[in-house]
Amino acid sequence: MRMAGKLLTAAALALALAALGAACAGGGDEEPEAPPATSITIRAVRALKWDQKKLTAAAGQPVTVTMVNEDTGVPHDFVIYRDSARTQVVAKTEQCTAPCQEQLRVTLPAGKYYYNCSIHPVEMRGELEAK
Ligand SMILES: [Cu+2]
Repeated sequence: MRMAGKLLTAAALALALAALGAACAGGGDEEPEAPPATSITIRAVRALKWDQKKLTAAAGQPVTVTMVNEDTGVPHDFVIYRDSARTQVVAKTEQCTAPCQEQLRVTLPAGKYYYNCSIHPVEMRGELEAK
């Protein structure tokens, strides 16, 4: 009965491996929330729109914002303000005419900020939270 013994062992091993695999694959820990980003990409899309109206950034550490302008032939920039009236500029990119991209680097204390494209301040605006 050596053969049967080997088969049993193989079956037990297969079961053990299957259980192990299930345990690994199961995981179960859903990512609670992505940590606030130190690298953000926002796109200017047709026509005169941002692809996101809310952004979240990591507070107290350098954050790179890349503005990708996909609004062909139209110039845009990306400006972050301290106040909702959008008068106190915190950081801004250069303007560029699509297709193009510009970057800014900024360190923001925790809080709420506001952004827009200063060329199209009414059409293209949003809010940024640093936390
Ligand atoms: Cu614009």
